[in-house]
Amino acid sequence: LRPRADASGKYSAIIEASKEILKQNDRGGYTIPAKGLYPYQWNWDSALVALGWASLDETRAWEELEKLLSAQWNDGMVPHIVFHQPSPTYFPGPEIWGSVESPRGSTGITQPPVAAISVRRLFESAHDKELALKTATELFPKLLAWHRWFYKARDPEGTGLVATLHPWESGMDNSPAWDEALERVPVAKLPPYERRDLGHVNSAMRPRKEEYDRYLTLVYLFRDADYDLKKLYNLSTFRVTDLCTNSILHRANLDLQWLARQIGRDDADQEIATWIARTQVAFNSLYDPAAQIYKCRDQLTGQMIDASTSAGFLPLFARVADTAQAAALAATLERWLKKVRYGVPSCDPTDARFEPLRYWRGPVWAIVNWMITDGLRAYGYDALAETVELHTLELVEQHGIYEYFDPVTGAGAGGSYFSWTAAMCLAWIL
Ligand code: 2M8
Repeated sequence: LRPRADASGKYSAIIEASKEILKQNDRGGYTIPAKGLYPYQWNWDSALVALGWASLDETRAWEELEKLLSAQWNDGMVPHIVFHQPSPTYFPGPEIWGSVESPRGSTGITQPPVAAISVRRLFESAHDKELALKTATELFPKLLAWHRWFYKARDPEGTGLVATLHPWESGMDNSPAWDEALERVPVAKLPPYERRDLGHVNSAMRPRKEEYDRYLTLVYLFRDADYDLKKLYNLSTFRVTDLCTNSILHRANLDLQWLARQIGRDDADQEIATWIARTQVAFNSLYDPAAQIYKCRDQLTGQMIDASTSAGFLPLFARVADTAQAAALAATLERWLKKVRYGVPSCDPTDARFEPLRYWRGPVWAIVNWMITDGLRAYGYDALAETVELHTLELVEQHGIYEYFDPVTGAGAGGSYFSWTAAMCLAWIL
């Protein structure tokens, strides 16, 4: 990951605004993604936000990860939302997840495991080496247990690729990649519900009702099974191989292995190495040579999913692409960039399903761009990485620190004063 020093002072306004957003969204040891819209601690948001905190306050950055991992379940899972304090502004909250009566205080599903990646980055850039060693040593067993959980709960057949059982687990909730698999989920008779997201954001920028009905159907299904890891894998009516989760998990394993060696946990090396070796090979089954991009797979039909999304570039972040695959991905990305003013759109802009303002169906996301640029640089595509980075900083500079952006007009959309967008700016610029 390449730090960019802001020697010219060009980005000082973005830096100041980003720091201010993290402070405003700080709830004491954890950061909410955005006021009103997302009032709890979200898993991968927090891990990415820690990278922003690092430029402000190293102790606070470690705290963000400690707080997240303190919500780990006994079986190793780290939940997708932790409900630290009650809030009426988000649905579905603790009462729907059934966590009011349980001491867990969280949802019962997970999110892409970014945490180990952040721990390595904080460790490497730490000024306080003693604190870094102490905290990384404490967090290591929790990270290892979480990754173990992924293989046990989500890859019981040992394929090297883990399953995602809910679109919310992918983090790219209404990606066109989930359309067909989600449509096949039979909708249960749901108790009436009121969406709170539509009170904060225009409905044209959010998932549709058909999607929410199915998101909730799956939540009730999992809740009825008490989120039992042994049951959910076979029970779920939605089961996919998500590129985002698998790319991040693989990269997180590389970073966990690096950490194991730094902190003297060589005993864990072999186990992590086995995961790495298996996944490295398995990823080839997700590459579509005709489309020149990686694709997700529907595990219930066995079919590759016919949708090119920005997650298709994340194998670069994971370092699983070979040289020829990386060249093909760079060429695909260049083609996409010719179709829009700002990259990277979350869906192929020539696809009929591309919607420039609707959440994960078209908009540009700073966190995805950060991962893609990291991957591009690792494979030597520095100029292309620079383009994507500059597009993102220009979006933020001209439109504000939004949740996501219209790739055609640049307009900011979704939530405003958004934590992970701010954190990515800090991680890029400083
Ligand atoms: C979005 O997801 C939540 C559900 O988890 C929602 O829309 O209610 C996604 O963008 C997800 O990736 C993100 O972690 C979350 C908070 O920023 O918002």
